[in-house]
Order: sequence, then structure tokens, then C-alpha cells
Amino acid sequence: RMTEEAKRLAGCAAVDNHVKNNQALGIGSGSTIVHAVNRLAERVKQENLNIVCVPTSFQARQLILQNGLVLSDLDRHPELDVAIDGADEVDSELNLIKGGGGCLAQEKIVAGCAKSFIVIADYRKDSKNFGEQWKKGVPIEVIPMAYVPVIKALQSRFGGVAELRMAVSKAGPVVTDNGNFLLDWKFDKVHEWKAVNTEIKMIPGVVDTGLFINMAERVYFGMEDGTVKIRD
Ligand code: DER
Repeated sequence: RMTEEAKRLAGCAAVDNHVKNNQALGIGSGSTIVHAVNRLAERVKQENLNIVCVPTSFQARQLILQNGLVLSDLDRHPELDVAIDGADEVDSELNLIKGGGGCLAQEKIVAGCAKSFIVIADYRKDSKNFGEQWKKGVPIEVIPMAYVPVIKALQSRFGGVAELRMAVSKAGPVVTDNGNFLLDWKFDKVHEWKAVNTEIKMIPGVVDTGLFINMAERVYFGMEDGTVKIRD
């Protein structure tokens, strides 16, 4: 399909432009990162690169192991050279909505440990303002016992509707890799996202948000016409 090829283009461009020998990499989660990891494994083998990979989820961990890459962690490598990850939406200032795959908490930790945070996405994620393309709202990871008060706080202070993310292949709510629940907050207006992110993070019970504000250094968009668009 068109978007799969666009994801592949973005993933390869990021790996080819930012990965070199003797690096510790942060490996994101989702479907676009699969293409980046495939290309990384190819380059490690061809060029005999010394690379270690820190995952952002169980899925990323499996991807690293399945591709024969060296698995590491933040105990051994608390400072990463480059983190590569996907996004659900990118705005004109390179702010991201992430967490569509429910891995935002570890993704933000790893992205924050990297000298350079590089995002890969297909053309559908390229937006001006949050909400133009991505309609599922901002994912928010919460401590399970607090999800109702957090929903009430979110809706009364910021408007919109926050919903507990229910699992499809499991009865009950989605449980994250950290044993927490996820809310999807469908906001209903343009916010000052940097301030709102901080205020949401301060609500007792909130673990983290899918708002990655002022974190990405560069985004590679795989386009429908087979080109790659770079936004810095
Ligand atoms: O859930 C996540 O944070 C993923 O990184 C998401 O933002 C991108 O997933 P995709 O590459 O499958 O679209």
C-alpha cells in the first residue's frame, strides 16, 4: 500500500542520515519504526556497526531481538545519541501527538535521554495544528485507580471528552507496558499546548501525556510521490 511505502522511505532516510558507528540508539514503537529497524539491521550487518538499542516498549524490545540487534537499557546507556520514533500527528512547530500505540510513557523517557530525537512518519501525519488529521485525541497514561478523577479534572478544566481506552483483544481496558490505563482526550479547541501539557501532567494520577512539545529535532515524512520531506 501507499502508506507502507511512505513509512519505509521515512524510516530508511532517518537511519541513513543519523546512524553511524559506536552509537546508542533509542528505538520507538508502532508500525513506521519497523522499517527503520529493518534498515538499521541491514546497515549493522553490511557495515559491521557497533550499535546498541534501547527499546520504548515490549514491541520495540521484540523488534530489536528479532532483528539480531544488541539490546540495551537506560541503566547502561542513560545518554543516547539518537532516538528514532513515529508520531500520530506533527504540527507546524514540530510538536507531536504520540501514543496511538499506547507506548508514550517510555517513548517520552527515551526521547528525553537522546541528544537527537528524530521522528519518522508517512504523509498522513503532516499537519498544521493538532486535530486536523488525527481525530483520536491526546493519549494520556494514568494510574488505574485514578482514571475517573483524572477524566473529570481534564473535562472540567480543559473541555472536550476523555475516554478510557478499551482493549479489543482482551476484556476490559488496555493495560500499558507499565501496568497503567490510557485515556484518549478528544480536545475541542486549539490550546496553548506547552502550558496545557504541563497542567495535565500535574493532575494527580497522570503518568504522562502524548504531547511531545519542543522535543523533536527533525521529522522525515514519506510522501505519496515517493519523495521524503524533511521538516526541521
Ligand atoms: O504510539 C506511538 O507513540 C507510536 O509511535 C505512534 O505515534 C506512531 O505509530 P505508527 O508509526 O504506527 O503510526
